[in-house]
Amino acid sequence: MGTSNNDIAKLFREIAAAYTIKKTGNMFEIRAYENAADSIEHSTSEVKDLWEEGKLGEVPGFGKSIQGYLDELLRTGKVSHFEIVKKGIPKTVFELLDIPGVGPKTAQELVNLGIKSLDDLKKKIQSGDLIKKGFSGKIAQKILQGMEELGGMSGRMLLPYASFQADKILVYLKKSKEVIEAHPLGSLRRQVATVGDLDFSAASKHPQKVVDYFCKMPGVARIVEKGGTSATVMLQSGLHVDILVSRPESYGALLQHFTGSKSHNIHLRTIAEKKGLTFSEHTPAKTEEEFYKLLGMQSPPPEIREDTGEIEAALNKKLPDLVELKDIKGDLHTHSNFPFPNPSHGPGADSIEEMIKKAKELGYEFIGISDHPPGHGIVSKENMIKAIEKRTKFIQKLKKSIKNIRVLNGLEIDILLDGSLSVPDEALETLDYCIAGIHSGHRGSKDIITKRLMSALSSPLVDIISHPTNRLLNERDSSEADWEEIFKVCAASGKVLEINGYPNRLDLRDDLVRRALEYGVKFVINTDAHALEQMDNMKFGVSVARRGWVTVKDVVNTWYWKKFARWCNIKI
Ligand code: DGT
Ligand code: CA
Ligand code: CA
Repeated sequence: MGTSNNDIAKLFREIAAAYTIKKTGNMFEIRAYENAADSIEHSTSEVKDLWEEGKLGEVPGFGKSIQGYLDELLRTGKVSHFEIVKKGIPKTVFELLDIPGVGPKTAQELVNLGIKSLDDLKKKIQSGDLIKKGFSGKIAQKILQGMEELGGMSGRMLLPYASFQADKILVYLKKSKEVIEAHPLGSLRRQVATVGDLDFSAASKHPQKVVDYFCKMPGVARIVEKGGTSATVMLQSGLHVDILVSRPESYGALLQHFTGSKSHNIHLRTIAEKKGLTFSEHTPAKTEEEFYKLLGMQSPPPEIREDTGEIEAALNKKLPDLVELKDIKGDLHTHSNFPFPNPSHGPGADSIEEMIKKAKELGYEFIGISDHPPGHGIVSKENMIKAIEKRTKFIQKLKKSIKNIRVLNGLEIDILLDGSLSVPDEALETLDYCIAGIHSGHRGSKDIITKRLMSALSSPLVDIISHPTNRLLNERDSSEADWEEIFKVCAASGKVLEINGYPNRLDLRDDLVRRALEYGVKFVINTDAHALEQMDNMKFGVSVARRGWVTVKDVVNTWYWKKFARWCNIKI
């Protein structure tokens, strides 16, 4: 079987279902599998990578026995205990579990009634055959809706898309005079790279009125659930949106509860129990700070509420002071429409002058223009050097007329398949800085990718490695590499890893950022903008950095100019 996070999470859900159907497992065991599946679905690392690095124990929700089964699965491709648990249950039962709203018992009942597949189920509901056999008409209707949703699902949303949708909903909520405060919560507030559904909270003296107002929002296709203080709706886009409403006296508790993560909340509950306290989203606490204070702790920034040490840090009053968007003093990865002959990759849409103007509007102290150079192997070495010289002259001339911002002359060059650089040193020496990145052969072996990155890092002319893992969210997994070795070299040489804020990259990933930090690696947060408006994506890069526990001192483009220039070897 496959070993992607999705495959493994699905397998765990099947085991929990098998125990339920056979009535052989106890509640505790069943929950353990469901929690493990939850944890995998929300993980930003691949379980397989963690296993290879001996770090399964660090995943919240993975007890000793789960770790043992994963080890067997990843070594041998199967788990013999799971085969025994699943024995005797028809395959169709597990297929039916994919339908939202169908649990193990219903799936088994459907199979007992002769259902052979998802298609067969749809036909037999529509023809009325199933109901004739005594199946509930009401449940059959719900299943049909569930099947429609299943067809419309396309994975998790990218963070910027989720933020954009949430902003619109927030504007709507705040228009109601019944709403005192409203916030987007859940994975969006934690700024996870991908978001499953949207969660909102609202404070109101009349929760029912707010719930009614929420359900009447434009774009609602269906009300999935509605009560006195909460509701779930599905929008025409297929997006699910939850809301919880509380009275202002307990709004802090609601914010805390609905922000999650689930593992953070579970751990928090054990701390409360040890102190003899019980709490819920109804605990009287007007603000989150007040809520955490009840437990004798600081309020951790939402981005790090993943139960990876933030609770201990908050209890010891040692939370890190995370980097913020306002700390960023410049963007070093931007692409202009400068007309290089045969550029190695697509150029940007706007001129260098326009990019500089936009950087000023963003309040930056410096802006680096890092176009893709002419294509290696397409343009001769001589012409490559000439073309880069021409651009350098152009930028130097331009600088004379530019005030109030420093313009840096850079390039984003390729790390070729053999690890060499796509631009000769003679040309690189004329630049203010150089970014190197892998733009081909991403699927190379761990060994090859590591060697390519190490080779680029060994050049004294390379300052930054762009989008180090080369993942594309919902499209391409991270390349594998010996990150520990790379982190060591970066820390020793002062070369920095980029945290790329491009919406489907968000690369270096948050979990690797955190690990790199342990080695003393420094970062640069960039947008990789290919158009003016993409320069606004800096905030998503900052979110990744925050999720990786990064502080101002770790980010070169927050440093004051002298320190930055010294790092970058720019003469001032
Ligand atoms: P998502 O939507 O998959 O990107 O991830 P979240 O973290 O937004 O998860 P969601 O929407 O299921 O739930 C929102 C928050 O509610 C979650 O982060 C923690 C909180 N919560 C508290 N207790 C529970 C629980 O028993 N189950 C779930 N699912 N959430 C809980
Ligand atoms: Ca959510
Ligand atoms: Ca939710």
